[in-house]
Amino acid sequence: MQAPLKPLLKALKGESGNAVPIWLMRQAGRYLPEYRELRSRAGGFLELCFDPALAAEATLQPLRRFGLDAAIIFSDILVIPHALGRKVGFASGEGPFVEPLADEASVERLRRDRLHEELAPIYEVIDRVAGLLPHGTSLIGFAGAPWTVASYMVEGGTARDFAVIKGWAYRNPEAFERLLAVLVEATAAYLVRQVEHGAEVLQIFESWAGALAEREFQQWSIEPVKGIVARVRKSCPDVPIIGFPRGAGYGCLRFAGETAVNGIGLDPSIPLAWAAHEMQHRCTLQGNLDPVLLLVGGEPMKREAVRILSVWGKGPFIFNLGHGVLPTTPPEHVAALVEIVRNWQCDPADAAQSQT
Ligand code: 1CP
Repeated sequence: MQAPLKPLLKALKGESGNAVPIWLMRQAGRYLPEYRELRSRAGGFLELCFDPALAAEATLQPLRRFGLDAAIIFSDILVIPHALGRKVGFASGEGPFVEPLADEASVERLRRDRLHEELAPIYEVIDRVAGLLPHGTSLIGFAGAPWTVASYMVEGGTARDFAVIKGWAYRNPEAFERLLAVLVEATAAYLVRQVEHGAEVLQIFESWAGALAEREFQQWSIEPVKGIVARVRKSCPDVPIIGFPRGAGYGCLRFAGETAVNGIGLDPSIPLAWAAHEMQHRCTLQGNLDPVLLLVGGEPMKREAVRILSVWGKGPFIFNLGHGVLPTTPPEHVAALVEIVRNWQCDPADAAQSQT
C-alpha cells in the first residue's frame, strides 16, 4: 500500500481536508536559545550554513519543539551571490553585507563554473536532514528570486530606497537583464539540485516585490520567476513550488497566475476574503499572520489566527506567517499558535462546515 501523502504535499496538490498544515518562515533562528548556542559554536552565520552537521541540526531544532508539518533547509538566499564569487558577510546585529557589483563588466566576471562545488555543503545538509525527518514532515528547499537577490548584490546589502539598483536598471537595461538572466540560470540549477538531494517542496522568496511598480514587477520579478519555474519543472515536473511575492499587493494574483506556482505565500496586507475569492480555487494559499502578533501572543494572536483559519481554512491552505519569525518572539507563543491550528482542525463545528 502506498504511504498517505504528507499534509503539506496534499495541500499543494490543491486538496483540502479539515487538517491545515503549518510551518513558519524563519522557524529556525535567533528566537530559539538552542539556535543561539549553535550559532556561537559555529563562529558566524555563514559558517553555520556551510557546516552540514550544524546546519542540519538548526533545520531540525524547531521540529523537535513544535511538531511542524515542514522543515526548511537552514541556509540563506545570499548563498547564491557567495557561490558566484561575491564576498558575503553577516555581522551580528547588522544586516547582511554583499560586495557590491561595481559595473556591468563585473556581471560578466561572476564565477558561474563553481556553483555546485560552492553549494555542496548545502546539498549535504539536505542529504542529512532527509533521512532524519519525522514521519509526515516535508522538506522545503528554497532560493531568493532574482530581483531580491540582485538588490543585495547591487546595493551591497539591504536596500533602503532601491535607488542604486533601479538607477542601474534604468540607465543600463541590457546589463541589468544580463544579471537577472545569470541569476535565473544559477537559481534554477541550485533548486533542481536541492530536489535531487531530497527537497520535496521549493519556495522562491521575492521579499522585495513591494519595491516595484507595475511594469517593473512584470519584467524584473514575474518574468525571471517564471523562467525559474519553467526550468525547474523541466527536470522535476512533480515538485510543488511556492512563490512569496512580499508586498506585491493585488499583484500577487498576476504573479501566481503567470509564474504558475502551486502555492502563493501572502503577506499580512492581503485581504483574506479577496484572496479566498480570487485565488484559492486555482492556487494553494499560504500565510499570512502578522509576525508581530506571534510576538505579542495571547488573545490578539488567537483572534487573528482563528480569523485566518475561518476564511482560508477550508483550503487548499497552509498556515504560516506573513513574514519571518521576529528574533524576540517567545518560543511558547509558537507552541500556542501550533496548538490553535491543530485544535481548529479538530473542531467539529468547523469540520462539519467544511463538508457543506
Ligand atoms: O543568526 C543570525 O544572526 C542570522 C539571522 C539569519 C537567519 C536565521 C539570517 C541573516 N538568515 C537566516 C536564515 C534564513 N534566511 C532562512 C532559514 C530557514 C528558516 O526560515 O528557518 C531563510 C529561508 C532565509 C531567507 C532570507 N534571507 C530572505 C527571504 C525571506 C525574508 O525574510 O524576506 C532574505 C531577504 C534574507 C536575507 C537576510 N539574511 C539574514 C538577514 C537578517 C536577512 C534580511 C535582512 C534584510 O531585511 O535585508
